[in-house]
Amino acid sequence: MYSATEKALIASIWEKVTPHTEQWGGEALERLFAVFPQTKIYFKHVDTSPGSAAIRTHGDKVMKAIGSTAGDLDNMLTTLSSLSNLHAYNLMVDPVNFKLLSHCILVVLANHLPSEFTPEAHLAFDKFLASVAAILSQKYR
Ligand code: ZNH
Repeated sequence: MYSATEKALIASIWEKVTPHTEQWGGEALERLFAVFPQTKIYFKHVDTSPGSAAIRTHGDKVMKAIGSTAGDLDNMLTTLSSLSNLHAYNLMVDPVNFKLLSHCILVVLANHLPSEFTPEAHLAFDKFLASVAAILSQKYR
């Protein structure tokens, strides 16, 4: 459950992300593959070298999926249900990887939004990304 303050923080951070989903999503994935290279095993068919166009395209999709639920936190389960199926039944991504990606996204946000990404916003966004991850990995169990 989210307080009104948390909802407002998440929505206002997301508003700042919207024009940059491809760039920032690409940066988050670039960090993921550089800092946690074991995550690259899921992307054998994708060019994961730094600066690759495929990383930006995929980063854009991931960020837009996060954005699809950022403004409507009470309906996250419904909004993310088909992605949850995809990750559970087709991709079978080990759930630990969601935490690694969330970490990289938080670093990218902190980097681009030094004044807006306060400790309170960080806390709210961390909680939000943890719920996205929980939903995308819940069908494994
Ligand atoms: Zn994921 C895919 C989202 C995490 C791996 N994804 C995907 C997509 C999306 C997403 C939107 C697309 C789909 C379609 O196309 O239909 N993810 C997401 C999100 C998250 C994630 C939101 C969190 C936050 N993933 C993840 C992780 C991993 C992954 C962690 C590992 C490491 N994904 C993946 C893969 C894929 C995907 C492998 C497929 C790709 C291709 O292209 O093939």
